[in-house]
Amino acid sequence: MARYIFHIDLDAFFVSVEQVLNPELKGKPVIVGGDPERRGVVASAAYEARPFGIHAGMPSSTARRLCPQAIFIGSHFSLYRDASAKFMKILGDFSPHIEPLGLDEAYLDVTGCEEPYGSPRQLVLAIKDRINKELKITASVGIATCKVVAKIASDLCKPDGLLEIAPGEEQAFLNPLPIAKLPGVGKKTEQALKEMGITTIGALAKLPLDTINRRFGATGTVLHSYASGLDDREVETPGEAKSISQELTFTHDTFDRNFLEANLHNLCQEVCQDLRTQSKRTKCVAIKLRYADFKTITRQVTLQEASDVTRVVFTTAQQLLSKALAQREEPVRLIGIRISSLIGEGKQLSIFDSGTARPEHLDKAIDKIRSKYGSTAIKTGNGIFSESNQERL
Ligand code: TTP
Ligand code: MG
Repeated sequence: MARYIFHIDLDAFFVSVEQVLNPELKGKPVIVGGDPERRGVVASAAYEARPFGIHAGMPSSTARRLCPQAIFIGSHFSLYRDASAKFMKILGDFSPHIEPLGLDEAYLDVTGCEEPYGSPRQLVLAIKDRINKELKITASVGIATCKVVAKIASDLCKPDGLLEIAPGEEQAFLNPLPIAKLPGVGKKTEQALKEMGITTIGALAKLPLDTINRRFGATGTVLHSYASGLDDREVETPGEAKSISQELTFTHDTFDRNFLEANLHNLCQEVCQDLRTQSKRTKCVAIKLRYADFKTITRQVTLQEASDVTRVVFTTAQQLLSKALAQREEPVRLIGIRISSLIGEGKQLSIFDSGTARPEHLDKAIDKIRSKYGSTAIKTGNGIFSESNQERL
């Protein structure tokens, strides 16, 4: 299944924060940055100042020359930090997979989180709405199957935009864009590419990989993939172990649902044991299926409450498996489980926990025996069908 990745960037961030505090500045060519008299530079320019050619990094004196009516304001970083914290908290309410990139931008992996909203687009509208209501600032959002395309999309739809690049449309979207739009292409690379006759992202994608490698080395390989809309980087939440996963390839492809479930249960038991050993809980459960024709899909869901209970993870994975099996009737050659968005230590018992206390005790007892005598020492009811026909990768 295609991933849904958002790149979200607040519009004219420093300026917008200043305008919220002083509404008289709204709709005016405001510039936040250094003093034009003291060799300062522009940090953020209101969209009203941009038609004059003003952009971040430009000397403030130049900006004043280009737009004499511009209103210059000094920076107030603590205000921006507060607004940034609120912004990130809003995003965190929509998906646990959040990777902040700076004060005013972040990637969000919402694969599996969009269902209650109907579509990724509706989810974006809900996020934009909250940002608007709580921060009174507009945001621009790119939706795509990978980070690089999402980032380019959000940049192109500013301000207050939403641009969705459908799965499969990445290359057609990228082809006509100027090469400078590709993240990683700075002034020097742009110039070098121009000297090679490459001015668009599409032209870079068409260039043989050898040619680009000879000129730019490993960076060339990355740029070539990005230009081709290929980017498998994950959205990485800082400070969290990324994920725990296990998978099995069968010696014979299988249709047998009981057999698949039994194996899935064993895999869940193993990843959850690892999870408990690390004193962590998971917020996200994903399964992977590879079919006989090698087509590989993943299905992912976010748990309402983080858990380290095998039964919770297995029940969730089992539901994902049922859905996937209903959608594609092909023999399966590999099954895998992945838990991510791991939350560390300090488990809080909720008042609803009495029902799950017993499974936790059961898990602990099983973990103890398995770590002492090996993983085949004890199997619960769900796992006993899956002895033969499996090969661990
Ligand atoms: P950006 O998101 O690059 O810029 P922006 O939010 O002002 O405008 P846009 O609508 O195009 O996103 O950067 C976020 C903030 O970081 C910006 O408001 C000020 C600060 N910044 C600097 O201080 N110096 C710089 O050179 C840049 C690019 C940004
Ligand atoms: Mg911004």
